[in-house]
Amino acid sequence: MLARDEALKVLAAHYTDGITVGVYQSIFDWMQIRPHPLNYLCTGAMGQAASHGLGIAIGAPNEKVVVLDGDGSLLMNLGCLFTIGHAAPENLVHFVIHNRTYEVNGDFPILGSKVLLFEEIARIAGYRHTFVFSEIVEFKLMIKHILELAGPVFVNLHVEPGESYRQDYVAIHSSESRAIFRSALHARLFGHQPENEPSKTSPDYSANEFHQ
Ligand SMILES: Cc1ncc(C[n+]2csc(CCOP(=O)(O)OP(=O)(O)O)c2C)c(N)n1
Repeated sequence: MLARDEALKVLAAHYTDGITVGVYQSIFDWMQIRPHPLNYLCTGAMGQAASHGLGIAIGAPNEKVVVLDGDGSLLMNLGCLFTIGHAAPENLVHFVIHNRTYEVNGDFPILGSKVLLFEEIARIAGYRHTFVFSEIVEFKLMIKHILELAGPVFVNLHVEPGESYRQDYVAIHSSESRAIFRSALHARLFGHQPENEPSKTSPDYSANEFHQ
């Protein structure tokens, strides 16, 4: 079985410095497993992670973009799979963290999620490579190869909840987090900080209230 945080730790070990676009519990875990200014926090935009990831992948074609989607979120915007299949960005790797629940809302079950073959829809939509994992050993064996493939790549991770990571809604909704990402992306693409953007490279997560 795959515990979500174990799977994300495996990904983080191989994907140390690239752009990540994520939603909900996965991005909450990821922010703590791999804190990085190039983490794009788009929680709140349910269903939009892959679309935002596509925009970034097109705008930054020489950078890898990893999307950490939720199954509930992706289900709201299945059409994005066809847009991505058509646009075919080689630098996009789209993970769906398939936990069969709307976890951040209190573990409500997602109807039909058990039978959902996201990877099949992605394949039909035109993703170049698709994978599905439910065992950590197999995921560990394949992750390096997956990150080296020309995309778009789709990876369905069947997970169980792992450790309880804090749900830092203040950080993910803050304008500061967005400014930090913009600034880091600008620096990555152009080799220098933009003017009129904060020079901080990591958010201050100290004084947090948690809300949705
Ligand atoms: C369009 C829209 N509908 C409903 C919500 C409320 N909402 C916030 S998170 C969430 C569940 C997200 O589920 P999933 O994408 O599976 O991620 P998980 O919580 O399991 O990490 C819902 C329903 C929302 N933010 N946007």
